[in-house]
Amino acid sequence: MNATSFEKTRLNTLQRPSAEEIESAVQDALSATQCVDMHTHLYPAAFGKIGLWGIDELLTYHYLEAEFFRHSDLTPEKYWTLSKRDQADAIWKTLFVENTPVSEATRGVVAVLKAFDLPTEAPDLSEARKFFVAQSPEAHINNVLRMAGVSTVVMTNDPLDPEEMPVWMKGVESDARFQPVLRLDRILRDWSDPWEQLAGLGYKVDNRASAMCVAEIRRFLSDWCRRMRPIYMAVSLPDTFEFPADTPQGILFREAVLPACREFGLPLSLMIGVRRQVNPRIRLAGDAVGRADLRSLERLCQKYPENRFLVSVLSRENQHELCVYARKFNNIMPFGCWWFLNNPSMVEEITRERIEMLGTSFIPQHSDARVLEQLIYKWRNTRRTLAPILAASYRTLIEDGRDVTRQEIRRDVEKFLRSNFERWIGREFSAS
Ligand code: RAT
Ligand code: ZN
Repeated sequence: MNATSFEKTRLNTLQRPSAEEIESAVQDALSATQCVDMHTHLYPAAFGKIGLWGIDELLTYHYLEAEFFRHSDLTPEKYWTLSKRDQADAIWKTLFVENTPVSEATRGVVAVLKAFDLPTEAPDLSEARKFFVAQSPEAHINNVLRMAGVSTVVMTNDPLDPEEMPVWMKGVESDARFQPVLRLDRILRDWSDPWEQLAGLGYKVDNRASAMCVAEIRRFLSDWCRRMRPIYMAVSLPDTFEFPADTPQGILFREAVLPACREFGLPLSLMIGVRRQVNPRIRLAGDAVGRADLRSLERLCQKYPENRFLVSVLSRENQHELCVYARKFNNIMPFGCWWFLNNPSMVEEITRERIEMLGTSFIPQHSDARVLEQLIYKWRNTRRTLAPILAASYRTLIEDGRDVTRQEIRRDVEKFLRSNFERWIGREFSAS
């Protein structure tokens, strides 16, 4: 063998990991790739107190509140009278001291504490509080993004939220790491509520979705697209979502939202399957899940091939159908394992199924983080769950007769963690 062909063979072996080396090659790619987190409820420091961070917020996350009420005798009514600090103390004592924190959401808090070298078995939160109080929001955000391996987080921005609207109206300075999304839940879900608010803002709307009202909602959406520069529009929908529907919401969806998305070249994110407030006593923790009839999605994609949809379904039973629809309509981009599905067992099942049916053409996960530091554990968990799934796919491929190179692994991981989303919205974000 001459020197050049020897070098080629050596390079080839280096580039094509053996079946045994695959998992570590996948892990390397996952840890080297900065994520674009395409759906969160996080905000930059300039948004002030609507951006949640710190130990008391981590502990009063509604995923933990739901678990707290299972273990505690405290009634929700009594719990809501407590200060945030007292609520956090009660949750710490109940879920972390008196019980072993083995659930996904409780383990998450443990992982965050550990990441900051804080005690994970302390009887109280004093040391953790001391640490978080000492952080400056700006530096802390930089630190958390770095620790989480996330370059860009996509926000959820509701222009009708009384706390958020003034932030936008006063012209908040944009931060490229936090990308805006125009959230339409108030308009599309609870139409009885916002029409008076919109009328108060000078839009000539009514509660019947008349032609004038449709035009005015389009004006509202245009105004907010110009003000906010969102990268997509989004709505969460119940399991009973129907398309087409001749309700005021159905008319606004069809005649105002879909055309506005087309006009501004924005995808629409549909998060389908939430049953809001089945137990209002526990507030944000009181939402549940229901299986949706995805024929509505079928009709939507058939009728509007020029609209692009990011789609996440909350019910486990809808996952397979979503994959099938994504094979029929290339204007669907399935994304994430949302909310009650964001547990390793569910993520594993759903991701394997998606790879088998869609190859690399989907977005495996978003964090849905509500509290900044959750990025650390949610993305760590996602990387940990994805590694063996991807490795198993490559090993099967090798067994079937096709090697994969490290470059290909890096390309696939890059697609999953950032570029499938970037391509869908037609924007590239800086990864540094
Ligand atoms: O996962 C969650 O935190 C839910 O409460 C919802 O916010 C959901 O993600 C949504 O965006 O509607
Ligand atoms: Zn969300």
